[in-house]
Amino acid sequence: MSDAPFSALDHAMMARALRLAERGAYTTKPNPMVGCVLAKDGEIVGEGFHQRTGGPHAEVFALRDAGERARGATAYVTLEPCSHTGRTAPCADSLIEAGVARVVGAMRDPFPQVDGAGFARLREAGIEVGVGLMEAQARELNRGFLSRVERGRPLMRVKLAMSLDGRTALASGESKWISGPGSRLDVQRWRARSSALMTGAGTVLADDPQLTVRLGDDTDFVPPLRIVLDPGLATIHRGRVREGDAPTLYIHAPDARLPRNCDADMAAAPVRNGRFELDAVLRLLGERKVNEVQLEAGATLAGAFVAAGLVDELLLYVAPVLLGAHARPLFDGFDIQQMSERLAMRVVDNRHTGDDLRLLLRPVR
Ligand code: AOF
Ligand code: ZN
Repeated sequence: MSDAPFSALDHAMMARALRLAERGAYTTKPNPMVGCVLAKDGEIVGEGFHQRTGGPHAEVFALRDAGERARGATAYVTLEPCSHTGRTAPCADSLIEAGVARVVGAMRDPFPQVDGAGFARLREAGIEVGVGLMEAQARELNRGFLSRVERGRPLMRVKLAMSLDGRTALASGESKWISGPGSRLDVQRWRARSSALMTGAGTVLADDPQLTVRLGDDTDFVPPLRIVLDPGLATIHRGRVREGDAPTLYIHAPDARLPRNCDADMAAAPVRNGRFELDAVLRLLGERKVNEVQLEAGATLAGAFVAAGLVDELLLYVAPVLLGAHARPLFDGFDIQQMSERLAMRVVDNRHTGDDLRLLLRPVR
């Protein structure tokens, strides 16, 4: 849908804007990551990225950086400049006022208050507008935000660590230290970019996870919401999942007995045959502006999300160990009879994390 052909220079500038946007990965939630580069005569005259919800948008930082040099420049933005007066003035107006000659956007912003109106306003002001440069990369960057705005539910990522023979725990339930320190640090980075970290009552009882972000340095991040799926609220008075600075939300069955004198955040979700309706759980989280959920739970809950067809990506650490035939499998409750029912996935990324392998997979739909 682009109006103008894009040059090699355009590509280089948008690539830079995308890299800038990524610097907000741990802090912009629930807002999208956005980067902006202002260039004139082949040179960058200003740049910026959105840092925090409530703070200035990327364009504002870039325009401040450029000052008078913005006049006649091209603005490269990874998301359509906004046209609404939200927490800040419309970026489209700011670009017009600054005298920018051309705007190249990677993609339209599906946010209902923008959704094409930003590009339209720029065009009406006589600015040359090009749309769609490196759109695939821009969509990849904000896949959580886009999932929430376009589908009304967060992106669902399931994180698991398994042995070479596809096992996640011994028959006793013991599962500590399957993956190594490199993988565990890597998990922290994925946690930091998540809007929420989800687990189940079973994991709270068995492993007592804290579900906080521990990056080991002073990198800034907005703490993800911790979510416990606990139909009967059996774990509400125990566990480290309520310790620390991050908020915690308990999702319970409609008929759960609510504890008295408890200040925990709780929400009811529908249950069928004793199990949560997981699509309703995700819709509830979408309403709460959760962009990206990372599930860190056992085989039962992970299997339930797979069986419900609600897994968008699988973050899988493969440790070079064998745990044997009696150890627990990756997913419970996901079973097929025929090869035609198999769940096919595509490896979108693979690398080493220390001695382990890390795979990022997405279902082939
Ligand atoms: C832009 N540039 O850098 C960002 C945009 O609450 P507000 O006022 O910050 O508005 C949030 C919405 O603005 C967000 O949902 C998204 O549609 C857009 N984000 N737009 O022009 C930016 N972060
Ligand atoms: Zn804006």
